Amino acid sequence: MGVLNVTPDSFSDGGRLSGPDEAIAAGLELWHQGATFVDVGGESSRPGAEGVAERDELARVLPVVAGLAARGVRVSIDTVKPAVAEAAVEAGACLVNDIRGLRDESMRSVCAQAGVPAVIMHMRGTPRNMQRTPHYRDVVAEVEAFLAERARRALEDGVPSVLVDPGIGFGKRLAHNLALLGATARLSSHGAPLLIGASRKSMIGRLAGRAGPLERLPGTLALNLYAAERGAALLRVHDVAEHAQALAVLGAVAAAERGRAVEERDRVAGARAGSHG
Ligand code: HH2
Repeated sequence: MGVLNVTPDSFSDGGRLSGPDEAIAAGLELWHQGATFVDVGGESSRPGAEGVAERDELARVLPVVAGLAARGVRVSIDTVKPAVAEAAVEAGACLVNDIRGLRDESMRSVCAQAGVPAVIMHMRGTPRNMQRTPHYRDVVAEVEAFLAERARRALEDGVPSVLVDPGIGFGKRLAHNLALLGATARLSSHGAPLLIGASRKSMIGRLAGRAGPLERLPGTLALNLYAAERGAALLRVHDVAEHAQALAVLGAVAAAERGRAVEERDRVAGARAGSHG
């Protein structure tokens, strides 16, 4: 999933694009680099961010969603506002990415009525206050239970399918983020595909000598390859070309490993059959 922020203030790429035409061109580039979805967002969720008025968010995202969808791009809409999700889906978005985890009943009904799947993300608090002393007794179990409950409720209300996301950096300290990433295999074992959004986030700066957001690609790749190996289905990233290359190489090596495992199994089975014949 390629990140396309049409905001002035996103934490790593705010203000990069000067208007809809430039945003559409950037989205097309992500698509041609191998993104499965281009995730269009018009409101930053960085820690401390103020909300954006619905009218302003609509004006930012709608021309971009419509322009990309008209060119055959699979667009997801990154919003917490039901009205924005609804208008974006009408303009051609085929996935709703809600960092509030479909908390609003009206968000669930937008997805259900339009028949579009949704991403349910875990967040403690709101972007404004989420990093004020987040505390968990068992972060993995708590996030797991939250995602299961929200997924159950969404499916009951008619949302056709959901992806789940532990919400890296949303109301979590470094140790919480690490515990959640370390539990990728567990979190992806419950049926709903797992999305990981760790791209360029501050945990990488914390782990790697305070590198700034634009210096965090190597750490992002390390986290995402780790997650992909352990079952993450979708990686939300700013650097699509680099991830496409890394995943192609990882996939080829993993396939070779599986091929060797099959050969070994056949060899053992053949030897057993021989000794019994
Ligand atoms: N992270 C961000 C935004 N949306 N959606 C999901 N499902 N998971 C995430 O981890 C996630 C997300 C924050 O990153 P970014 O869009 O780059 O920054 P900003 O919120 O400042 O625009």
